[in-house]
Amino acid sequence: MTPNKHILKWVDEMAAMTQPDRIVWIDGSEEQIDALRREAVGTGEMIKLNENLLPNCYLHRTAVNDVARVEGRTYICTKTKEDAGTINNWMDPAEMYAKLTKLFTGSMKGKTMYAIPYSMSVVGSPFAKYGIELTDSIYVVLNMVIMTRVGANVIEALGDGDDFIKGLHAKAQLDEENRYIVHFPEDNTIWSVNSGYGGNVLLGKKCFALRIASFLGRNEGWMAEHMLILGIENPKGEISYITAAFPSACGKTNLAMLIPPEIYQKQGYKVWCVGDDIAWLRIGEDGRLWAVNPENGFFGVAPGTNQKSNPNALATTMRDTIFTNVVHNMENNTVWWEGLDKNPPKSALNWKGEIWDCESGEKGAHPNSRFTALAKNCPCISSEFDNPKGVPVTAIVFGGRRAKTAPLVYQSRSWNHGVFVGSVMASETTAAATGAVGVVRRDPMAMRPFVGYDMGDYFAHWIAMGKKIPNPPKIFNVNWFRTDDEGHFIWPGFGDNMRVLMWILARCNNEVDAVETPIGYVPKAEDINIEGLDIDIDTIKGLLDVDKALWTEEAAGIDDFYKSIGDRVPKELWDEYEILKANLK
Ligand code: GTP
Ligand code: SPV
Ligand code: MN
Repeated sequence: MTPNKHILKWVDEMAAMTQPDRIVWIDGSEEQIDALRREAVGTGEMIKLNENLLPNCYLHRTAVNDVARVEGRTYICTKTKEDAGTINNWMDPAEMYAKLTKLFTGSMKGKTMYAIPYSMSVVGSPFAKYGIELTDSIYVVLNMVIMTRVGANVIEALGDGDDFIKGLHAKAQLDEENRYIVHFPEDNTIWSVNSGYGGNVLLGKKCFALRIASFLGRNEGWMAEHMLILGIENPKGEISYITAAFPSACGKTNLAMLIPPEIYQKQGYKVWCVGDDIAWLRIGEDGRLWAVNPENGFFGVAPGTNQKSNPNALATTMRDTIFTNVVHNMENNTVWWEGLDKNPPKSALNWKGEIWDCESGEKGAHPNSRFTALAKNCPCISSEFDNPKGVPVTAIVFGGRRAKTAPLVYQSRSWNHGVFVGSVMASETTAAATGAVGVVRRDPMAMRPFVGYDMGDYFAHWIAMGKKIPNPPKIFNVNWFRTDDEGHFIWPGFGDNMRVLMWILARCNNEVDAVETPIGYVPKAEDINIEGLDIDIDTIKGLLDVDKALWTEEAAGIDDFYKSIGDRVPKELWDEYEILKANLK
């Protein structure tokens, strides 16, 4: 496959350790991929779904103990503990290599090792970064082919260089006690063992495009962020781009593909999806910040996806899709999940493959069940999706799940204040990672699980970028998840979130006033368009309310949080904290 000595030497070493029976290079050709699909169906690793209703679609079930990212077993192994920071798990690289070598040794005996050359973002573009993932899993190969740009042209682009991320993955025994997702940023290396699930094993995604890339971006002057990218086209045909960082399972895919409410559709507004999970951001020649989506597909949350909430996502999954841990509808060999429709199949298997009675009260699909689907199959995919230059960013939006404190939307006073707002973000935990669900925790920039170095240095990088961007995006915060006393969401959300994005763009274009509060600028209630909604202006006033008592409590936690990160939190952010406290007095 390649004469590149660096690649050959590394693959030889990894093969000597894992001892596969054979090595197969993935060239990305349809023939090869189709043969792998057939092989996976033959062994039961994948189930071929109804070709008429879901052409080229497959169902896969992971082990029951292996259904989400494992933050407790995810490590950043830099030479010094200080460089990994206080939030990341750390171990000395030599010690970790030794520990994992034991787990990898002989792990591929009797198996095939697949070598997947892939590119994050368009091959040859200024943003592009290359990786090779070695894996013993066909499921990983077939997902990587959707999620990244896989093929021989990556090897060509590498030439005889060694500038690629070395990824090694083995399912081994899927042993939870020995599951490790480990990054060695200083060696451009990722080792993942004993898992077969999504973010743990599709090494181009969270491991490379966020953890390793954030480390590279800090050193090279760019940013890797957990952000969707969308474009709003106005009736004149002008498109403004917004990026938004929400924690896992907090609405990125949904916002990225939203269908405009009728009032905007009638005027001729359109929304285009550039990306739903990850943005790489660089300063353009015009002095603006430019974004690309380094991925090639979506690894989206299935439950809750339906014809009303996200018809574009649903349409995207109608062909060429791999479903993981959803319900198998045995009536017509299709799939189902909670929130798809009100007709759960009568004859069905749950995500574990057991006979499932939809009346039992037990969930059929795992809450973190997912679809892996091609971006190019999305009806609203942006014409700029493949543009190697990316798109210019007008606004950056942060947001999380907060039942009370955070208002529907507010704008920061400046870049540094915006960085402060992102840095103190908090959100309720979700099923996207193992552990308790619904617990409020700090999740700076939605990157808590994904920063490949010290969090204080990460904040400092944001501050430094602000100084370097001549014409930076404006920074906002949103919260779709405020609840009433009975725990119901007050804001309708989904497509109607566009009403908030329209205020954000109006602010960026200096078209609308705002009200100054201790935390930043909130809209005048009448400036959020509620035409066609079942909500009155008093409800909007309530959603925009900044409760001083709640915020005083919120602010009290910031001191501890920053101190827990350590002494690398930049002074600019401590200054913003003092301003917030003074404003709340
Ligand atoms: P990851 O892929 O884990 O990074 O998640 P994500 O941020 O892309 O989240 P996604 O869009 O898949 O949404 C996750 C869950 O939030 C789904 O169950 C959605 O139905 C729900 N959700 C998304 N947007 C909204 C909203 O505006 N309001 C409410 N109430 N729920 C929403
Ligand atoms: C997330 O958890 O933020 C995801 C899914 O996008 S995973 O790829 O598993 O990380
Ligand atoms: Mn995500």
